[in-house]
Amino acid sequence: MRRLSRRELLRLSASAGALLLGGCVPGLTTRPEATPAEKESSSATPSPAAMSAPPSAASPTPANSPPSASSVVRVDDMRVTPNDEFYTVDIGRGIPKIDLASYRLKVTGLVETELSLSFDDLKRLSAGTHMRTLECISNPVGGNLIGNAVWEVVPLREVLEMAGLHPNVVELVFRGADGFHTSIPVELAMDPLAYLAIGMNGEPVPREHGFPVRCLWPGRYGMKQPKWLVEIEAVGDPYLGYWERKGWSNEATIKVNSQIETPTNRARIKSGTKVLISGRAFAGRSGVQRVEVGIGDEWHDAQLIQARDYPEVVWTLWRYEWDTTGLEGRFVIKARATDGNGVRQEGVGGGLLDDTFPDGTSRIHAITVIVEA
Ligand SMILES: Nc1nc2c(c(=O)[nH]1)N[C@H]1C(S)=C(S)[C@@H](COP(=O)(O)O)O[C@H]1N2
Ligand SMILES: [Mo]
Repeated sequence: MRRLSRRELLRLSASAGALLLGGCVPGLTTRPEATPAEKESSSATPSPAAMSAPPSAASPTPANSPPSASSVVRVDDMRVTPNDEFYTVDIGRGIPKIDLASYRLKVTGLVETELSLSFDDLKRLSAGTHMRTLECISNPVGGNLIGNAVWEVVPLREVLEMAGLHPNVVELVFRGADGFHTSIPVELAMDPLAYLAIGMNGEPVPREHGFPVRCLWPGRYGMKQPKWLVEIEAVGDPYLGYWERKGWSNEATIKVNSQIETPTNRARIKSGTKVLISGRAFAGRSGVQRVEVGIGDEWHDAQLIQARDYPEVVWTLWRYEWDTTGLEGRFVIKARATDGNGVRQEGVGGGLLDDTFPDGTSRIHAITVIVEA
């Protein structure tokens, strides 16, 4: 993964600042995630757990898919982002201090029975752990505002069924202890993959990620998934949340996107070596079905590494081995993903906030490498 350089970060925050004056960009408090490439000295040999799957584990290409489609390996040990490397974005009102003993989640509005649930009440509804990737709508092309974790979850539907929704409910409003608020349609709230998270990577949800309870919805960007959740209100009319009122997308459906992690931008490669071009891709509810790596003018199918369970809500890792025998010079490398509906990334990154406002970006990440004798 390309770590944003200091200059790029400054540029990013300068443009974010400009938009902030207009009041329309989520506060960026990014802590770039250390990537395999950065942890290891060589840029061409990453070894995340998932990528060590032997080629023989590759499942055969399904008979009905086009011959050029990416091959897929399904794994249980998909790469997870450690809690202290997981990006954070919030509206900058500080991290609420919540005392677990007095914490209550209120369920109000158009319900048969209003609820006031303690953390223990929620814990009793635990459905175990599930993997889920979270990405910010303002993640720039090639950016780091994306992470994958194993969460302990409570299906939201169970809580809503306990309260009993009136038939005229159209949306659910969610409020965080920091004053943040947003809404989702009732159909998404009843989705079996809509969760309240009560644990993250084997620990309580860390304070900066929403202790003690945060939301996780499938297929939507982070701005729809409140941290420090204290209230759920069932409403009979459409509702606009904090960022939505400033012009950000109300649907906030994740657009197909991908990032090149190795090699790093401007890497120097010795001609004749095999270079691992790798990265990750993510999309909305339909998942990622294909990733192509562009070298110069040619596109090559990458191999996909996907979670065995619900791969569409977990990032896809991808890889392609590039043989540089006989090559020398400057090469532009790109990656473009296609989602489960056949929507493919197009256009190369650029523009204000890399085109993320108002509904996220699908532009292609490109890097340059130098192959030398
Ligand atoms: N209460 C609250 N929840 C919030 C936010 C916030 O500012 N306050 N930011 C949202 C945004 S824009 C994103 S991308 C995710 C980030 O979650 P993380 O900080 O755990 O990565 O939280 C979402 N939930
Ligand atoms: Mo976000």
